[in-house]
Amino acid sequence: MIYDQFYSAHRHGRKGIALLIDPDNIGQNHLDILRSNVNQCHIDYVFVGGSLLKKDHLDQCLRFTKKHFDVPSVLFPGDVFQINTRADGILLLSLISGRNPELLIGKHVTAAPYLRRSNLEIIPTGYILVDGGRPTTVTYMSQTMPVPRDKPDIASCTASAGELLGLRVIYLDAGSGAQEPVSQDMIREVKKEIDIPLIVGGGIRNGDQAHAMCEAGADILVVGNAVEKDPSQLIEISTAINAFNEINQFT
Ligand code: 1GP
Repeated sequence: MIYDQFYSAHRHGRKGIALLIDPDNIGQNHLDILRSNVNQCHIDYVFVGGSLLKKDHLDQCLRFTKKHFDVPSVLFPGDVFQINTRADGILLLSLISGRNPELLIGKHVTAAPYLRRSNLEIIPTGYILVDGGRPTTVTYMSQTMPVPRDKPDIASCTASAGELLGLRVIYLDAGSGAQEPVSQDMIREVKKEIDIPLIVGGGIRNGDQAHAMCEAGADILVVGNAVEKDPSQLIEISTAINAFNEINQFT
């Protein structure tokens, strides 16, 4: 089960890495290049989805990830339209940093009957959008105000409320292509408040940043944009996470 893997990362301190694929931004050539990079390093999950999809490539993308990547394919949906039963699981996101009722519970009502009928593993996820230095697509599409990056208390209280409400994972996200990733200080504060897995993403560009985020307490790191621009970055970031795990004797 995917959640068991998340939980084990959290419990035992073995950090994980998820490669985020936005089906709109990836052509067949790019997928092939990605595949060769994935084969040279270790990843734990593929997340698939985007805040706004213009092309009808989700199904094709999932066929590819299921066939070529030997790790769970997990939907990271920007909308109900992005539910696809080819995936292994779905992050059922509630945007708890925002006050947009549609993204807190509304879309979920529409999705519930489809999710019930599917074999997807459902992972109830408290999604916290953090200001990453410039507005990202998700900021506009969600019509919500991100948590200011210098307000770790707001993030930690929000995460804590999410856990108390029964959500099973917290995802701190500065948004795809963020100028600045979530700060170590914020990760540390959130980590102190919760006892469920912590996913962190948005604007991670190199191994040093990944290492610092692991040190601060992230359990799973998500990388997308940097790898879209330069697939070899996946090897650098994955190597940094593995090195962290080795130093801490969790591999
Ligand atoms: C975005 O957390 C993900 O929602 C990943 O962000 O694309 O900037 O790596 P990047």
